[in-house]
Amino acid sequence: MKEIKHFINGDHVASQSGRTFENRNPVDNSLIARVHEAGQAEVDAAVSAAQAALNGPWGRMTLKDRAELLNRVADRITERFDEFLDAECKDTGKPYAMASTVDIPRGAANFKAFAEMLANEPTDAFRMDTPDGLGALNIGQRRPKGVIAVISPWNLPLLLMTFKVAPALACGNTVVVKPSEETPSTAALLGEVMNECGVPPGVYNVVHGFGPNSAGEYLTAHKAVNAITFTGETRTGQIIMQAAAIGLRDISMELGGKNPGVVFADCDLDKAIEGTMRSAFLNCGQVCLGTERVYVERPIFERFVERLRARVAELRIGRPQDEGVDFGPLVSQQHRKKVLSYYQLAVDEGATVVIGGGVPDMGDELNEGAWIEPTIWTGLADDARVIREEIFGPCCHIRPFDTEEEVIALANDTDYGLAAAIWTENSARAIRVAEQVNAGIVWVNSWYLRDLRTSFGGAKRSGIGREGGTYSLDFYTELKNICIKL
Ligand code: NAD
Ligand code: 6OD
Repeated sequence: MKEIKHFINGDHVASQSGRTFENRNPVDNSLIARVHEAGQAEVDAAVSAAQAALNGPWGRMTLKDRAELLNRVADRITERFDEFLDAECKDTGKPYAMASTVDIPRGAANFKAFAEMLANEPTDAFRMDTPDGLGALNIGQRRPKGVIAVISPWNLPLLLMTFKVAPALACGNTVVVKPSEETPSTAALLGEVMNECGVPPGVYNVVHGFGPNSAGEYLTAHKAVNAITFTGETRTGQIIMQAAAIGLRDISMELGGKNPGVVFADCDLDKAIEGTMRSAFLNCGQVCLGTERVYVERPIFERFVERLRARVAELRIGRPQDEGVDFGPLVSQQHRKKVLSYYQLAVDEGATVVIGGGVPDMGDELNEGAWIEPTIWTGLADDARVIREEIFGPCCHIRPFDTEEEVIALANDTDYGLAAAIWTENSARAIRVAEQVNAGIVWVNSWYLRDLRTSFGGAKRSGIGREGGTYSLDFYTELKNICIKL
């Protein structure tokens, strides 16, 4: 049986307590590995290693050398692409077709992008011209914050973890990562890659385990952690903020969403259907940016619902590695239970089920897996829980609207503010609506197009702060001004 240990100070380390937990494949519920669960001792060791590395060769390394190392890490992920792909698909059940085009390439790209961004970041320099300081030179410097705790989720494990690890390391910090208990494998593989590339021991550490009374809680409470970056549920974010308040540690929070898709009658309908398909059903609907509320202008409402239904009926459900498969299981039985409870709730709240709503029969070999039907509803009231709460599954509700003003109000009628997608061929309207939707990211005639130099994050309960581009550099560095009177 495969064993996954912690990665501390460049070594694969077992838990002192001997405690392990199971890592299962959601395709058929088979056991992939036994994973060591970190207690306080392993978290202490990982944080100490990260602190020590700041004072070692890593702390003295030039920006150019650091960037070169991170580029090497990116190249090595690409060289070991198939191992990362296999590990990610086993942990999550996602189709190889998705992980090979989204998750793994972005894992490598994150390292390249942030190494380059930091290398090209200008330095502030101001010469004073006031009588008191005439000629004094101010030099702005970015200094690493220190030890960064990275707490990441299971839906895009390598992509989301490296979206934090890469800029943190590029800025000269060291990290202790706590990957999701559902998806420990690619964080573990990345440890091997760090050693192969010559990243000094202690720079990248991984502790495995759960949240409360486990690795997550011990890490976020640790006094020697200087900042915490978290991606996950809004509820968990609130708990982690409380932990961060002790010792006044900085936080970055990328949280949940209940994202609207707005389809105007003047859209290119083919594009709107394909875009909504992707935004609602990619990764079995387990994308924080995904569309769970679709608003369609009344003249095309019936046509849109029928065409989306027909496309959902064509989704090819199956094993991740099988040719042509574009829809896998949910990440776990536990998550399926949650999503199915919303499927039942939708019916109880009066929804019309356009398609799906249950569990597919996958045959004897796969029926133990976390399979679920992609689902579309219509007919729910705007205050239904299914409309207001994040489900994080392959489902969406479609509602008609009549005016631009009405749909902007509907789109904003939510506690969340992560993302939105607008479908229209009228560019003036696109800009007008995009400016009024309260979300961190608004896509027009597209969805999940990412330029890594842009800001990423959410409004309202979808997060605090921004990462991406220079915004990541701002979070992962402490700015210092040195004023020299010449
Ligand atoms: P989660 O909040 O349950 O878990 C995320 C991580 O936090 C895991 O590693 C978990 O072990 C850890 N954790 C849980 N409780 C903790 C505690 N008390 N202290 C410290 N760590 C703790 O989220 P999830 O179910 O893994 O992911 C799905 C959620 O993440 C959805 O809500 C989704 O919208 C959100 N998400 C947001 C973004 C974004 O960028 N905004 C991206 C992906 C996912
Ligand atoms: O692409 C990214 O950088 C990013 N943070 C994506 C988040 C997806 C949420 O599931």
